[in-house]
Amino acid sequence: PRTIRLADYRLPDFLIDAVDLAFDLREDGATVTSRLTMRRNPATSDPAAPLVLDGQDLKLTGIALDGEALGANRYTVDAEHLTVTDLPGVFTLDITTEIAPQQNTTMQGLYTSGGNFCTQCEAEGFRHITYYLDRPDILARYTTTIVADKAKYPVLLSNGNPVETTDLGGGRHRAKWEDPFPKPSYLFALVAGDLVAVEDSFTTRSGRDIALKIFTRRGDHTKVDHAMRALKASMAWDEQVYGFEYDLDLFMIVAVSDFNMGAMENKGLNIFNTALVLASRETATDGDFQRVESVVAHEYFHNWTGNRITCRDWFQLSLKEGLTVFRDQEFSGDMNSRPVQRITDVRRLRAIQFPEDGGPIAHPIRPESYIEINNFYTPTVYEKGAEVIRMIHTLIGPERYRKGMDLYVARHDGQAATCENFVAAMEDASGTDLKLFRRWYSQAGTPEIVVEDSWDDAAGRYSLTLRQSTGPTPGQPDKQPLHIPFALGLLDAQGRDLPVRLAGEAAPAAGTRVLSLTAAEQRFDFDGLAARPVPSLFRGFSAPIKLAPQPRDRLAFLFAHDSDPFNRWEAGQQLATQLLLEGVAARKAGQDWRLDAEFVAAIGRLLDDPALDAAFIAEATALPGESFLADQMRVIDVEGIHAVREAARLAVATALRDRLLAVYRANDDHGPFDVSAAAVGKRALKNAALSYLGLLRDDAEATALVLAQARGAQTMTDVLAALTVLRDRDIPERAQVLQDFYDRWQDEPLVIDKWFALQATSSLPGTLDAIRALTRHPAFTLRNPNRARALISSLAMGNPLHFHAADGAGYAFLADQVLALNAANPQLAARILVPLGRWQRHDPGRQAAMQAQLDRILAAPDLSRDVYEIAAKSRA
Ligand code: HT7
Ligand code: ZN
Repeated sequence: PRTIRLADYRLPDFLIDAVDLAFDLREDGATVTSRLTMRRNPATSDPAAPLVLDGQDLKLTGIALDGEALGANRYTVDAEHLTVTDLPGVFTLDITTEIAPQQNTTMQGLYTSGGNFCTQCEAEGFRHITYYLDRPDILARYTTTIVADKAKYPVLLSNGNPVETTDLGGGRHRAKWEDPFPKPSYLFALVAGDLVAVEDSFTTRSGRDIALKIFTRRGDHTKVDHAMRALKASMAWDEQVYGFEYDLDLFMIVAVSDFNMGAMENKGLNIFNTALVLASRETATDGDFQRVESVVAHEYFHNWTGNRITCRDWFQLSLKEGLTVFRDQEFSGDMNSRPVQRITDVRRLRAIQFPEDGGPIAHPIRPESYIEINNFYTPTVYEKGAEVIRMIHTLIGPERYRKGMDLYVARHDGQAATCENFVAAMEDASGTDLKLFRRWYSQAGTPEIVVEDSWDDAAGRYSLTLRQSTGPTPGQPDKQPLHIPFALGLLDAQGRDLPVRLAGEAAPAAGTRVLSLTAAEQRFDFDGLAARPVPSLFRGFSAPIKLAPQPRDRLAFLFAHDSDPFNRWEAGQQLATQLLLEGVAARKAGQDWRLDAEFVAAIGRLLDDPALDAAFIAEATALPGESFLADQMRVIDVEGIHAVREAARLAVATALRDRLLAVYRANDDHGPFDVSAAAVGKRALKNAALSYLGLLRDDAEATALVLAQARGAQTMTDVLAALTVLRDRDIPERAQVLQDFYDRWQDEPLVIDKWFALQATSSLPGTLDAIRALTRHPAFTLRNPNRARALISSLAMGNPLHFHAADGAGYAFLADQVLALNAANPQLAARILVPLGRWQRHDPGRQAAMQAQLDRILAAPDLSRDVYEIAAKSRA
């Protein structure tokens, strides 16, 4: 397969000013007629170039130039293009194609879901609808006419504003839509179906009324209140924080149950995976509610960062995605507990991006090449991309960041821009030199930082020496130093913040100070100190780095005292990591090991600290996860990590049993349901206590509590927390409780996804056999991405113990599923395959077993580009 390179970017030879699309939707297919109003690009280097349009899986049935049918000698068609020669400077091209949405299982282009028509055009889906210059730097005005059966498809939607609906007689009707904003083809959308709308409105700061509509299948409309609230909150937040006002008169969201990703920001017509728009107390957890809120915000925020200013090419994807993730994270921080939001975001980065950055598919946030662009919607482009924007925000401060955004919009509104354009705007508006900072865009890998300190008592001077290095990644053996924001606090012996005064400066106020680390090694001297301070390093996770282990007494002190909540949590996690890894080493050496009693006592003190937020306590008292621990080991000890972590959890539960029970009761709120930060925090803390108590196998009271909550709780958060305990308990009640849950929720697909995921993440022996059996369950299908992910990715990403079973059975199972999906849904197949590529830090037996499955995949006939790229890079 061909590799596409950033270095090969060329301006388009032609421009498209207007696109008039007409869709005739039928049960046996669809006819698409497209009129393209085009001209040669005055900036092209080849004024005689032929027109090469992209198109795949299309049947061309008509082509006319300026109204005249085109002779066969003027054009050629191959599997991926329609080429037209001898074109004038300005012209219209009429193209008719036949497509088969009902047969389209790839979920790219026009396809059907639950009997309704919908589209997914990012990144290159539009070429599956009609021949087009399917690249993001071609911006055109669209009109869309849809004709369909009126009874089957009463709702006909596209981008922009509705201009006309007509009953055509004979049971058919027509709707016409017009989008006044020029847009790239990846933002095109069409929906036709039997849907119901929940309607609301939003008045913008300039006084315009915007109609808001959320469309779902009948019955699901009762679950969109939260999404609608989130939408209105996002609209208000974007006006207040960024000055961005919505531009059309109508904003629509459509929920579809077959969708490869979370949601899509099509202009004026967002299309959402049902999992990210529907939420009710009975069917969704608090985590689901928060994800709905953040994804609704994310897609809405794209209207400015992505749609009004789009990407010049797909290598610039992080321009819209990293920036928009940063924006949605900040929005969620304002809507919920800010420290817990940061903890959640960093956990996610470490869980999914750090392993990617240290593995075979590591790439910079602006990649330099790809085979299949769908493979580059990655945690690096999204989550690390957001950290890069956050670092700019941290370095220049919120006011100058806002000036930078204003300048970026003033310069590039209505254009297809680059990451370089964004950084230049930030640099120009802030007056800060970001030359070195730009390396974050081109260099892959997670920097590692070692810090040494020293104290000069006579001079009252404290010094920190920082060393940064980034390991080799594929194609980048040698790394350069990065510009790293270093947020620092210095604490006195009582845990109070001291002024962070660089030698020679006047005293600043006490608190966090942001310094710049720009060299491979750099020393910072701090004056005006009466005694050696305790440093709180990289507060708020001011950069996506790995910090070398710090002394335990320092971590214990920060865990008890740091005024920066993120670093307080972090100190506990780092301390626990050191202790648990010591346990893993001891187990391997056949030695006894017990969790440090002082650490258990520190958790006990946190549990009922009235000064702390409940949600924060829940986070701070949880031990680091198995995957995080694995990521800290040179050679991963799969069983050792699981055994030691479970032993440590049991030690906490045993020692703190009565306090945990008291915390459980104090936070067991039976008042009216809401998803305020306070209510969510109480449920999180109650269920954190339950997850410890549930480990006490011989404790009848604890077990009864778990069973009662599993059977009788009123919220999905509570039910699932109890089921998660039972998932790992081999007790007679387990099977019945799971069956009852299935019976109750069998008509709610999103809840049944949870049922599959729950069983796929069990630590009990025989889990892989249970998963194999579940693939034969009548409710299981690989064709629905949510269902496939619920069973398969939950095993591969959420159950290290069984996925990495020493006999390699987990790997073989995953490879089977990848091959089964390869043809039908290559994008999904490639995504679920990724964990098989993480063999580098496993023992030789597991390495060989993982490689054997990659070889098996690579040897399969008719491998899709998507699967080939991930498998080949993973095997290299
Ligand atoms: N911008 C959207 C990306 C997306 C996507 C990409 C490839 C194939 C299917 C897809 N569905 C959505 C989502 C977002 O980041 O907002
Ligand atoms: Zn996005």
